[in-house]
Amino acid sequence: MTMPDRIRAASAALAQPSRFPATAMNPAARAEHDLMANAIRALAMDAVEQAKSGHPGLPMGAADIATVLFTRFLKFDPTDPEWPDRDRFVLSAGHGSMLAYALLHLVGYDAVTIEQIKRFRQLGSLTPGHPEHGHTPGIETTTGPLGQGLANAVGMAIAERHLAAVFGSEVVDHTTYVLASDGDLMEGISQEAIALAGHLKLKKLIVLFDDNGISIDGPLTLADSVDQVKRFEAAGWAATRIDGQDPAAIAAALEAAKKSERPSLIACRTTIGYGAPTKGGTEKSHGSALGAEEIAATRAKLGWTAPPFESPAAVLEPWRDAGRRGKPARHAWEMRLAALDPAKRAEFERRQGGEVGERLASAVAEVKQKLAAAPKEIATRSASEFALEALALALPEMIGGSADLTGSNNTRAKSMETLSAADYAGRFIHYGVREHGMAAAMNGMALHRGIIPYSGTFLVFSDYCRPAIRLAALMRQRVIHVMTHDSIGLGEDGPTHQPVEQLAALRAMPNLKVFRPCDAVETIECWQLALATGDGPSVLALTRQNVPQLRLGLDADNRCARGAYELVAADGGTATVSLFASGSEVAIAVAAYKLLAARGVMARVVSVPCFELLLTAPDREAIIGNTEIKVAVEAGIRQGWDAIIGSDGTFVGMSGFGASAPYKELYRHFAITPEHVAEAALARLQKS
Ligand SMILES: Cc1ncc(C[n+]2csc(CCOP(=O)(O)OP(=O)(O)O)c2C)c(N)n1
Repeated sequence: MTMPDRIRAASAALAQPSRFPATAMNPAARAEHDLMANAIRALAMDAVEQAKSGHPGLPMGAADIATVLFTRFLKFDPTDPEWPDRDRFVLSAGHGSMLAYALLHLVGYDAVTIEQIKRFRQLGSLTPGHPEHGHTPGIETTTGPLGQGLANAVGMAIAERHLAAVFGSEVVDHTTYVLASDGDLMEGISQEAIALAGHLKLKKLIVLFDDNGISIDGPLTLADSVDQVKRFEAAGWAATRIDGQDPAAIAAALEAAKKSERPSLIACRTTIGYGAPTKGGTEKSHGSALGAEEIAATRAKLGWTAPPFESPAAVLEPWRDAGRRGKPARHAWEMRLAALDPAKRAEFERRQGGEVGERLASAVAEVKQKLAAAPKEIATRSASEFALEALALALPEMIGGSADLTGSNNTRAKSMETLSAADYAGRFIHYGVREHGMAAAMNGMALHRGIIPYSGTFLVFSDYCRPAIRLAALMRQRVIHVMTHDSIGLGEDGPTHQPVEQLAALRAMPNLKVFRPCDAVETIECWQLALATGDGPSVLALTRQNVPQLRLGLDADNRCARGAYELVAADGGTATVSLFASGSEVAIAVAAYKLLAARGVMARVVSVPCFELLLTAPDREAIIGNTEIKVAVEAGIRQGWDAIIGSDGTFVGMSGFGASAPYKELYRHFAITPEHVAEAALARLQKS
């Protein structure tokens, strides 16, 4: 296809009637708007050109949308990027990062200087290739993997509705805006996200779709013919289509969206690389520098005469004014917060700060006392439920949920009502069968602040959540995934449902803590550690099958805190064998210890609930010990265990997929038994 054909094909696909037809605007206002939007376009072109890498097309095409949003709608104050009641702006199409950086610079975020824009995509700059939360002030979430930002925004909008219901609209009343691209909407996660948002009637969520009909391979018609307006409408959204280069139409659509009782989609028809005479409207402007010649021609076409990286005062001033717009609203909000009942205000501030301290400690102590008084032989998923009953009462910021496995994951505490469109004050979310959307929405809730999200699914489906967990880890957000049915121990459901490589895969992820407690006491300890980890996500891998309580008596210390500990010491001498295990296999190791003792072999058992904590513990070598023979037992693959047992250690576990059978039979079939563990140790002893 020739280039104009492509543009025609893309436009034809977009040709649908709009409720907001092109509108006449006062010529002076229009000229000012154009100048301001062109400032974004110029910065995007110049920064990408300087870096010789980046994506100019989206910022240039979406500049009109962003200008209207930031100058007339978005509630924010660059002098306080963390203001809790600010509107959230999520650039879901993270490749268009220069749009965000240009905006932050123009509205006056101090840190985002023109020098930083000049250092776009360079080491240590505040303007990395894709927007990174926690790195650049004003960036609400890390985006780049398409679809994630949109799903994060759903979580932010849930958080807003919930906190508004709990604390009142005087202190919580903001809108979450998203700029999403074709790629965002093609990703499967977007379906999960929009379905959930529509179901929950998140009316303060507004998605601006940069409907440019172009992706990397060329016109969207190559790969997609979805009518996004109809799709969103089918999911319960208010959806409309506008000319995304017309500021009056953009403003009118935003006004209408703000009044909607449903979440809103505004499909904004734009031209990618708007203004670039030969590359605009084509994939050539998507992801590479335009080149000096095209940039010169674009400047001429847009009437932009300023040198590279310069925004003349005539354009910078109105932008800085736009940045100052929000300050009175923030001051008024501070007054309203100050006028709140002191206890309510203190609680609001505690939740915003993410402080769990004393409340967590006393809930944990209470659970431990109960377990010491009446030990429980239960599945760790049930132990988790037992722990949650106390934790949920102590920490009202915990919002639970499950991807349609509530009864199996045991994630609902009795005190939790369902969070629904009818009752946003509820604390339990039925996410539906949407693991990926759930995990990404949880990230949004954590990013919003004021909430500690946790949820449930089967461990094997961690793969369905993985891209979102990875972003939680990258952003260091406190989200907690309860993942039950953590091994062949789930039994009859068979190999499709039996995780084998998931523990190793999750342990490979930086900043993520994977906990696999062995009994009810370790379960509450692992919950404590997950909740106290303010700077990263956690996975709790829990059993379906019952396990004995191995930790008896009252132990005030959190023994899981260093990742592993000697659960059973060698009886009256020096151990020659160390048996390491996690979760349900710890009881197997303890039984093997007894078999070895009967054969006169002195062993010790080390419970390993968390690799990440062990491998970073200063005394890890002492915990691991230096017995000649080291054996690890886990009903998963070996990968990762060599860091503990050495490459010459013995591993008893899985080396392939599981099978469908009652679980006790499976443990025998795969030789994960006390007898086999003892034999493996004895065989090594004979060799040595
Ligand atoms: C999950 C994921 N897959 C692939 C990519 C690589 N990628 C970046 S942008 C893009 C598509 C570009 O099309 P569109 O979303 O319409 O953006 P535009 O061309 O309008 O800038 C792709 C495939 C990605 N960032 N994330």
